[in-house]
Formats: sequence, C-alpha cells, structure tokens
Amino acid sequence: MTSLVLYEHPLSPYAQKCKIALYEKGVDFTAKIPTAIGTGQVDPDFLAASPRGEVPALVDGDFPVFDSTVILEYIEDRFPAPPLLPRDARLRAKARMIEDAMDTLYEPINWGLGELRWFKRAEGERARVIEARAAGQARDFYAWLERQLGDGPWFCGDSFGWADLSVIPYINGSTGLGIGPSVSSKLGQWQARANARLSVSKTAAAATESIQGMALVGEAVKQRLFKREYRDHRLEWMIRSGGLDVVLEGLKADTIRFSNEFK
Ligand SMILES: N[C@@H](CCC(=O)N[C@@H](CS)C(=O)NCC(=O)O)C(=O)O
Repeated sequence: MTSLVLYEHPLSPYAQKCKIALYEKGVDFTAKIPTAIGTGQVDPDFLAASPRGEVPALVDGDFPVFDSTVILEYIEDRFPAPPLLPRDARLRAKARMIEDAMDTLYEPINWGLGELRWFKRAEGERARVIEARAAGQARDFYAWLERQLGDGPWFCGDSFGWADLSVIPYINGSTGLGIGPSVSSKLGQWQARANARLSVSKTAAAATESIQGMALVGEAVKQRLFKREYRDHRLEWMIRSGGLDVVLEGLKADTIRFSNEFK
C-alpha cells in the first residue's frame, strides 16, 4: 500500500513529467498544489519536502524526493513496470539527454513568454523583441527534436517513454503560447500521437484549465504579491534574449527572487 503525495502545479512542465510517469505506471497518488506557490513564501510542510520551494516534490510515506529528474528516477526504481527508460545503454543516455535539453534549454522559452504575457514584465516593442527571439529559438529547437525523432514513432524506440514524457509538456505549452510546431510537421504528428495517450491528455487538460487563473497574476505582480524565481537557465535566458531590463526592474521592485538559502 503506498501513500504518495505529489506537490505540483498543473502548469509546471516539471510536475507534468512526473504526473505522466505515475499515470503511465498506474500508480495512485494525491496531487497537492502548495499554498502560495510563486509568492516566495510557501507553506512549511511543502518546504520540508522541497527545500528549494519548487514543484514538483514527491512524498512517499515519510520519504521526500525533490527535483523532477530525481523523482522520475525514483518512480522508475520504485515502480519498475512498465519501464519508461529503454534497456539499451545508448537509448537510455539519449532519453536523459533529451530530458536535460528540454528542462534546461527549452523550458525558459515558454517560461519567458509567460513572464511577458501573464506576469506583464514588458510590453510594446520591448516585449516584441523578446517574443521574436523566443519564437526563433523554438523553431530551431524543433529542427533538433525532429532529428532526434528520426523516422520513429517515439523518441527512443517503439514505445512511448521517458524522452516523450519529457518533451510533451513543453511542446503543448508552446502550442498554448502560439509558437508550437505545425500540425503537419514530423514533430506536430508526434505531438498528436502523444496527446492521444490518456496519461498525457489528463495532464494537459489540467494545465489548460489552470491557465484561466493566470489572467489575474499580472496585477498581483504589480502589487508585489508574487516574487518569481529567476534562477539558473531562466535568469540566463531572460538576459541573453533581450530582457536584462526586465531582470533589473524586477529586482528593484522586489518581484523577483533567486534560489532559497538551503536550510
Ligand atoms: N529543476 C527543477 C525545476 C523545478 C521548477 O523550477 N519549478 C518551478 C515551477 S515550473 C517552481 O516551483 N518555482 C517556484 C517559484 O516560482 O516560486 C525540477 O526539475 O524539478
């Protein structure tokens, strides 16, 4: 008997990876959205499981696991059937490389567009410059992803697995933001195949539903109720994609935070 709690947010691609894996394996879990996520002042129970104050975090009984990659590894070890990582050493490495590229290089493209459109970090010409960079970066990434797909139905063999579940949250996110791949492209066709799986469609439907709530967050940033985490690849992306002013203004207004002090 397991008692699994997944701290998540439906829009977090990192959390979506873990939900898809749990659904694929038919493992029961309780999903919880931490109180005040995104404000920089999350609840203590959640912080105990995730000292970085980030979703996802998985709590298996009394054992907490944070970071989506570590959580995926844990899910695979703890619930081996059906396997999501291929057997072959090269394909395993390929799946992990694709996951890493999506998590660290692709993710900030969608995240940055969210900072502009939902959190209203820039408007007018300033926003257009950053948006154009994001759209171009996504297009280039799609060419790389299509090379990874080759002629196969899935990224690493004949069945849906680790690499696919690590890519689909991001590509669906980009489609929602209007910069997704064309439906007739190789990647667009893969996207349709992935979205036909129940594990993915349930996860994507929850994300779409939670977008409604984002209409109000721009105002919340102005009132300093949100303190968004700009760290690692996100901070770098905003600066290298034309948003140095966004970072400086957010720091001045105290609506941006970096990593938590680790306690
Ligand atoms: N490397 C981490 C990244 C997790 C992450 O960045 N989560 C974001 C949501 S997508 C978060 O919880 N941010 C906290 C905040 O904005 O306060 C992982 O793979 O789990």
